Amino acid sequence: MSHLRQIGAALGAVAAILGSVVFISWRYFNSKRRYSEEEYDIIKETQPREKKILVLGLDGAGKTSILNCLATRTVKRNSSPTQGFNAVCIHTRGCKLDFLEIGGSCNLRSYWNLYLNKAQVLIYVVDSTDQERLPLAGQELHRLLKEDPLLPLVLLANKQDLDGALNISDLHRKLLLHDVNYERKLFLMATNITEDGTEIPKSIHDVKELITQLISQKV
Ligand code: G3D
Ligand code: MG
Repeated sequence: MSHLRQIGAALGAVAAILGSVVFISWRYFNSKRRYSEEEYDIIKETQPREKKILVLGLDGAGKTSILNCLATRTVKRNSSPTQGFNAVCIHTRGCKLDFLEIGGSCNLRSYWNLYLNKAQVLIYVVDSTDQERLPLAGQELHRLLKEDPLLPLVLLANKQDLDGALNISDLHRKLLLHDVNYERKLFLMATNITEDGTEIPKSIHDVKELITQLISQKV
């Protein structure tokens, strides 16, 4: 009788061990599931691709206002200067666009370079009416461009609604854009964030379209 009890206990122990092995293997294979190449391609296609866009320019050029407009699709001019960093995320056509604005005041400009190598596109905003600081805006821009000779550049000539705004060709000349190397993708666009309605201005639509195309390397 004690013999039978011993066999019963041994069988119970074996069943418990087998149960644990099955449970652990199930957890292991489910958590480390290997995907076939096709499954992997589908997952890659459906996951949003993350792209980083750095938004720089002197303080007061209109960076935050442009980002607000891109993100909310309504015109809402910014009313307080960016004290440091401002991150905005936009989802568009399977892409996650992470915009990072760094403030343009003198003390923050030293941080600009640190973020350049993480970006896929650089947006540089200038106040087209600020003729006094245009040489400084140009110097800071060229300093950045030296750091990365190929990073695509979208230069926004903002505040085109105001009297005295320089036009695109004057800005091209004054910012010495003919010195930019030919291998770099460079786009100069006129923008304005006017408060005459809630509609997003056409120029901002065009900026968004251009960024999307640049990110997917269609231009
Ligand atoms: P920044 O982020 O580059 O520092 P902001 O610039 O977006 O904070 O804008 C600075 C000021 O310029 C704000 O005015 C903002 O409303 C105004 N602004 C931005 N874009 C335009 C534009 O296209 N046209 C006009 N007329 N003004 C613009 P305040 O008065 O808040 O300083
Ligand atoms: Mg700002």
